[in-house]
Amino acid sequence: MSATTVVAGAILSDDGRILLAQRAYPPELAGLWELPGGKVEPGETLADALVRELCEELNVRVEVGDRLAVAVTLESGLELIALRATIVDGTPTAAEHRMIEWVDAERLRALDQAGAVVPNDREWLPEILADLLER
Ligand code: 9L3
Ligand code: MG
Repeated sequence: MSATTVVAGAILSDDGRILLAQRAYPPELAGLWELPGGKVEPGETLADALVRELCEELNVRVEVGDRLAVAVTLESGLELIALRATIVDGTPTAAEHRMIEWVDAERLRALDQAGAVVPNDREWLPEILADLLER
């Protein structure tokens, strides 16, 4: 994996919620909600990078699961991949985001309809909604 890959975590709870994080930067994305994560560093696997990023951003330790089928290419050329993840230690806090929120399917749809989801992350919503509704 190179530094042109970004990995994001779809952190699902047993009760049908997903953890969303509200970006604080850059200005054009500030205030929008995303799956937390960041750039894969040289030598890291996707899973390594996600574990590191979610530790830095949320102060939790996660176990990484399978990836969402859709991969997104950003305008900047970055490739964005999402992996399912489960928290195995810690309570999430917004260390780098404005805030975080566990959202159910209804709230996720409402945020999306309000234009409050980071545009690239919207491509994952059908898969995430299907996951949430079967829990
Ligand atoms: N990005 C988009 N959606 C996401 C994540 C984690 C990241 N769910 C985009 C925003 C930035 C770039 O990827 O342009 C790098 O992300 P970060 O390191 O600023 O989180
Ligand atoms: Mg990040």
